[in-house]
Amino acid sequence: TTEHPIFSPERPEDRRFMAAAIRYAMRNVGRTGTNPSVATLIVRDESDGRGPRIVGRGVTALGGRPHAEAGALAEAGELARGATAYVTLEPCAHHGRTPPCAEALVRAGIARVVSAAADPDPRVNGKGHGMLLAGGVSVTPQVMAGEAARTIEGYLTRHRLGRPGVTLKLALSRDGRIGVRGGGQVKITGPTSDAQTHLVRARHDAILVGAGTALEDDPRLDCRLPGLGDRSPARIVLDPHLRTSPEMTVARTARTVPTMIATYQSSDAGRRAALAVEGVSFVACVPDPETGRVALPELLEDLAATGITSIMVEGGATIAASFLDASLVDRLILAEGAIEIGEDGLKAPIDVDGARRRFDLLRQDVFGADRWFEFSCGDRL
Ligand code: AOF
Ligand code: ZN
Repeated sequence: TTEHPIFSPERPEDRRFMAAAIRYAMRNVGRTGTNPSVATLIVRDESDGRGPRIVGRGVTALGGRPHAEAGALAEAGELARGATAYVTLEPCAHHGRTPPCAEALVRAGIARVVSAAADPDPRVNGKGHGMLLAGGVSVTPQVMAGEAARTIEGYLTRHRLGRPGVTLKLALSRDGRIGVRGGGQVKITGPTSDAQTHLVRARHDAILVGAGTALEDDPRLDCRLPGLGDRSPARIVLDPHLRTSPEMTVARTARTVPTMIATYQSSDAGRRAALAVEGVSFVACVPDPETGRVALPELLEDLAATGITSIMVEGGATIAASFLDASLVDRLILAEGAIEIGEDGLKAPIDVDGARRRFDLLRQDVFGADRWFEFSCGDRL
């Protein structure tokens, strides 16, 4: 904690700059592979009465390298000497594909480092702060640690639990239905909610849907936002019996947006080959001996092993229920439209009142006629 004698105390401006760094880190969330998206701000106070100012900014580069500190130090140049660095994650201490950021901060003459989240990576975990202290830099750790941890949830979940972080998103009508039985696609939410959904997609490594949804809707599952077109996450179709055909959109566009099908080893080899020709890849899944449904913990473990740190689950009802029943949902998003579907509608596996009782409400918004809720489903980290 900050009261520890080797660490220096928090200053009044620290939270303001850390909040700015955390917002900046959001920029590359979902695009840094197995690395967390981290931001660094380098701040100087020239004592000219204008107060502290930012002289360098950096965010972890696409794919995960270079690290945030490198960019911020490059931008600050000589102005880094004597300055304070705000980092959303403890700076690294290891010689990986880049030299240790803690060492770079020392060498640049940074006087003080304010850090937010701790890094569970055993190569870092405390060693980054140790390297800074040994280099004569004062360190103030854990400033807004909880807020920063939220920007690296996928990374933390993969590290600690060996599976990706899971966000479940459901669009439901005001009477708690997600569609009409056998009635195809029903438009439940409006354009603002839909844009938000695309933004949330962009912040995940992969989107997962069931084969039923894929067959019924033939969705694109990409991220269609102006200027964010290159941010589409990978697509995963949970399709144990391999019903996905090579003519479907997710298969036909697999060379543009990576598409993975989770299927039983026993599924049709000819169809598998035809899908592979389109560029689809496969991940094996197994049935849970008790329920007969796909064993989700094993599947998530295998997906984490391929480098996926976060997944957005987007349908349908059975899959949503399976993730909820298995307590594999970290974040729940409910987008509630203004329409009523009525008794014939498919009941959502969870509605707003149910979620309020079970989970912690993180955020609530009104988007046009829709209401948008985000819940945190228990603190597993
Ligand atoms: C930082 N700044 O911006 C990030 C860090 O494979 P490597 O060598 O890139 O190291 C990956 C580890 O680096 C990762 O597990 C995490 O501990 C840290 N990420 N560290 O100083 C950054 N993204
Ligand atoms: Zn680093």
